This record gives sequence, C-alpha cells and structure tokens, in this order.
Amino acid sequence: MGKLLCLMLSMLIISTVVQGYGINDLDNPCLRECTGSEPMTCEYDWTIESYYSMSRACYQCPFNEFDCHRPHCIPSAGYARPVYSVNRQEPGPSIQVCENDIIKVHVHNRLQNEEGESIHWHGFHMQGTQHMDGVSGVTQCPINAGHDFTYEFIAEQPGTHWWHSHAGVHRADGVYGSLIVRQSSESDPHRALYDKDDPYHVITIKEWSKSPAIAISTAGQSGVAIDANDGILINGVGTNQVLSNSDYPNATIDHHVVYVTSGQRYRFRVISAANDVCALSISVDNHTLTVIAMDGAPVNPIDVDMITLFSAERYDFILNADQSPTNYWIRVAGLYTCAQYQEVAILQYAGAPPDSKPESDKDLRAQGKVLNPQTALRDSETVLVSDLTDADEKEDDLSHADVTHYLELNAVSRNEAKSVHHPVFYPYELAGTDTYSLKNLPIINNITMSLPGIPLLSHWRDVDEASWCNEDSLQTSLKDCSQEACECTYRIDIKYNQVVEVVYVNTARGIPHPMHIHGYYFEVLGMETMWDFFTIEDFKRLDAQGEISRNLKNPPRKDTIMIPVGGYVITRFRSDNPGWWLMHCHFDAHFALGMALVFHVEGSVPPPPASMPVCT
Ligand SMILES: *[C@@H]1O[C@H](CO)[C@@H](O)[C@H](O)[C@H]1NC(C)=O
Ligand SMILES: *[C@@H]1O[C@H](CO)[C@@H](O)[C@H](O)[C@H]1NC(C)=O
Ligand SMILES: *[C@@H]1O[C@H](CO)[C@@H](O)[C@H](O)[C@H]1NC(C)=O
Ligand SMILES: [Cu+2]
Repeated sequence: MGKLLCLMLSMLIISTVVQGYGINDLDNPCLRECTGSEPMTCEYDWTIESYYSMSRACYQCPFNEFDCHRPHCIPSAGYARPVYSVNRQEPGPSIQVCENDIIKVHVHNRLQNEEGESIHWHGFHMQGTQHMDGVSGVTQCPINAGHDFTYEFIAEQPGTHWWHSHAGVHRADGVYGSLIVRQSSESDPHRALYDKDDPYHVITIKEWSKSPAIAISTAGQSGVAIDANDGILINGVGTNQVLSNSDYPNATIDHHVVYVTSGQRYRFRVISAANDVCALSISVDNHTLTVIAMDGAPVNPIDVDMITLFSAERYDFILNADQSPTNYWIRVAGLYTCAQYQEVAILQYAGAPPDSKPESDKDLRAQGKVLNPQTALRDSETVLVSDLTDADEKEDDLSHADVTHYLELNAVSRNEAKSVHHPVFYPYELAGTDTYSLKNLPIINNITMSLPGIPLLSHWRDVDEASWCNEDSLQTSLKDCSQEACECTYRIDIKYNQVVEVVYVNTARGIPHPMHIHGYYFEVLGMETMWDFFTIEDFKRLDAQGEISRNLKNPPRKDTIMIPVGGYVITRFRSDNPGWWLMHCHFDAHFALGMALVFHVEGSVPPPPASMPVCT
C-alpha cells in the first residue's frame, strides 16, 4: 500500500511538472503498480469522430506553446487537415493495465459520411474472445456510424502492444494508441534490470502527411504521384515542418520531452504506428539501448545503438541514465518512403536547464549497431531479429513442423478491379515505362485477397463457394494467376493443434513487407537476405540441401515481421487458437490492395455476444 501510494504520489508530482505530448488518460485507476493481486475491470469511453488538426481548440498554437497542449487540440505537425480522432486526441487514449485485468472499451462511432469502424487490439490473441479481434470483414461487421459497441477481453498478453482501427484507412489518419500490459515483479523476467517503467516512457512514432490517407491511397492506385509523407510524429507531435516553415516565423511548437534522473534505469516502450512503406529508426544520443522485448515478448537482453521499426512492431529497451545530466536528442529517422525526414524529441536529465536544447546537430543521423536493419544484411554493425533469443522458458516444442506453407510476396501490374488498369480503357500493356506502369499490386502467391463483406468468423458458411481460393485450388482451376487477375477470398485451412511452419519469401525488388498474424505469436526460426528475385523454389532447393538453418532451441516470438527484399523468414506457431485469423501486410495500402489471407484454424469458437454489430 505504501509503495502504491508512493507511486501514485510520484506520478502526481510528475504530471504537475510534465506536460508531455500524447500522454493522456492517465487518471484511470487501472494504471497502478502491478502486484499480481486481484485483477481489475478497466473501462474506457471512446468517441470516434471526424475531426480537424490545428482546429480552433488550439487557440494560438503554434505561436503559444501552452495552447498546443490544450484539451481537444491536435497539433499534429502544425498543419490544419481533416483527421479521425478518438476523444479528440492523437495518439488516442493510452490503455495501461496489469496482466489479467479485464478491459472494456465502449466505442461510440460518431464518424461523418456513414463510415463504419472497428478496433483491433494488436498483440492480443483473443483466445476465447475471438469476436473481439476487431477486424471488419473477418471477425465482425463494422460498428455503423451513430452506433456503439463494447469490446471486452482479458489482458492476457503482457508487454507493449497497441490498438488501431481495422476499418478502411482510419488508422493512418489518427485512430491508434498504445496498449501496455505490465506484470508483477515476479512474472517479469527482466524486472531486475530497470528501476522505472512509467507511462511517460511510452513512445509512439509514425509518419504524418498533409493529405488524408484516402487521398494518398487513391492517388497511389491511380498512378498519380503525391507526397505520401511530410514528416514524422513522436507521440503525436512533429516540429520540423513548423519550425522551418516561413508561414510560421515565430512558431514555438516544442519537441516532446522525456524526463530522467541520473542513476536510474528506465524501461522505454516504443511502438511504430506507421502506415506506409516507412521504416523508422530510433536512437538516443550518447546512450546504449538494451533491448529486452519485441512485440511484447521478452528476449535475452542485447545492447544496440539504434532500432529500426516497421509498421506495427514494438520494442522495449532499457536506458541507463548514466551520462552527464543535460539534454540529449532522441532521434527518429525515416527510411524508405520517409527517408528524407528526421524528427527529434529531448531526453532531459533532472537538473538540466528546463528550456535548453541539446548542443549537437539536430539533423545528424545516428550511427552504430542497429537492430532489425532495413535490408536485413548481416555485418558487424547489424543484428537481425532472428539473432535474438526468447527470454521466457520454452513451454512448447515446435522443433517438428506438421505442415509447411510457402508464401511468395510479390507485386505485379494487372488489369483488375483494384488497379488503375482497365482492360479496355487503360490496359497496363499500354502504360509503357512511365510511372503509371509501376508494379503497384502487392500479392501473396499471385492472389489478390478480397473479403466477402460478411464476417468470416460468424458467417463463413454463407460465403459463396466459388469465391474461396488458395494456391492449390487455383492450380487445379486452369486459371493462370501469373498472367490474369486472381481475386478471391484467400483461405488456408489449418487443423487444430498442429505445428505450422510458414515460410515467407519476398521475391519483389525494392520493398520489404511487414507481415502481421492475428491470434498468435509465431516463433522466428530464421531470416536471411539472399538475392534479387530469390524464389520459393530457390528456398526449397537450399533447404533440401541442408543450407537453410533454423533456430529450434530458443527462437524469439513476434506477431509482426519484416520480410526482407530478396530474402526469406521462417516462422512457426502451434494452431491452438481456433478461429479466423487475418494475416496481412501491415502497410495500409498493401492490405487494402489485397496482400492478405486468412488462416482458418479448426476448433470450436464461443458464440458471438448478442451485442455484435450487424452488417447493413
Ligand atoms: C514575429 O516576431 C517579431 C519580433 O517579435 C515581430 O516583429 C513579428 O511581427 C512577428 N511575426 C509574426 C507573423 O507574428
Ligand atoms: C556525446 O558523445 C559525443 C561523441 O562521443 C561527445 O562528443 C559529446 O561530448 C557527448 N555529449 C555529452 C553531453 O556528454
Ligand atoms: C506467380 O507468378 C509468377 C509469374 O508471374 C511465377 O513465376 C510464380 O511461380 C508464381 N508464384 C506462385 C506461388 O504460383
Ligand atoms: Cu494488425
């Protein structure tokens, strides 16, 4: 009790001196020290609205820093534009609970344009609460505009997770936030390594754009080049555009500040909410990052200087505040489509002058040892996620696979419904070599996924038999999916309680894909960059020759992994969670274009709650 009081008091004190961006909703009683005693029921009320950044609620922001922090002000990067918001915040409300708490989120969809909504709890496996996974078209009908729905589930997966819209492209425009599940000191394998794990050291990063996501995705599909990214947000704030914009000569928008005290070791929890082909690497000047978890799952600690995050990945690291007590840049550097951007926050030691800034160059890019390098090439300065090892005692043996599925990730140009190309009006064969002919349709095994418009979990028996497919059914159907469009509901059936190996091969040139599986963690047994146009056949040949190695002893667990260009990733999971689980590329546009499939794991699923939204 004394400890709890102390924690609450110290939080109270912090919150009076700190006005961090994007850190809100900390008055929920569920944010407490996790002792492993009685779980609590944690309730949240969310209103999802069509809203505007830099609205009148921002008063004189960015000319008056205080105004940028006002309730209902979404400063974003200082640009006024339409956004989607939860409780008029970006990031949306942070859920921070203890392991095994019951989470109840009352969602009120108040979006304009009759738009439906659903919320996915990224990192939660929803075993026994399959209907709460929040995927429109797979586990539920969207919550209609004007309607309400309550998600209810148990916080069973400890670690750093997040929640986000799984309807349309709302996530990119602001419907996302952190979801942190802390453990008691007895359950947390790394508890001895840090002193503090407080809500102010949760960092959510993403790219931002001047344009709403629908403008970017439709422009991309239509072959019209518009800037997909205009900068980077750290906990919802981006400063570079404002500070360098001549329209804002006296702008004062401030960097996000993270406070530390000398001699203390802090657990940082970093989440990439990026929606585009934008990887973000985070580093802290003059400090080593000791990585202790990936996607919520603990790994044996490893020291690096920088971590690259692809969309939906999470990394926990410990920062030892052992440097001279001043200010340091926290750098978030963009790669791929946001390569020209870097945003900074400030790590400020107690005792540093409050308004001062670090002395080093804000635009310098960090160097050194990087975890999860974008190209997945090995050298002395890189560590691949497959090199890390699981810190939890292995409860299950996945060393023998019962079944293997090979998934080829590629991109093509085709005359099909989801592409700009039309067989008569604008066939891709006529596109020549201009930008319109870019191979813009990402596919898995040459299939474009389309969902039938009714939720598979509850209504799969109603789906027209002819709309299902997988690579085997297409092989017997005489359809040549290497030449013509194969748009169908891509479904892989999996027996209950099998060890399922999934091998991803990225044959496309240029773009890595972060693949995310719902309902499971997978073990990452191996990962390698090979050569351009590396194929499944190449993989099988090398594997038969014994030239592909697998870590069967202590592979790390993840739910989202980047499949390197011209390379492969080997994953395994035990199919002990029945249901319909989406597996997809976590780039919004790629998912929308059909880079997805569903794993149908047999077994019984509890009936949907009576309150489930209905499709209209
Ligand atoms: C910026 O500040 C300068 C000096 O205080 C002042 O002269 C100028 O009018 C200000 N400009 C704007 C646009 O507020
Ligand atoms: C940070 O490291 C750089 C390079 O080693 C060094 O020049 C600089 O003085 C350090 N900064 C502080 C505040 O210690
Ligand atoms: C997909 O089509 C390409 C030709 O465009 C072919 O080489 C490849 O083998 C096909 N992949 C699968 C998994 O069928
Ligand atoms: Cu997801």
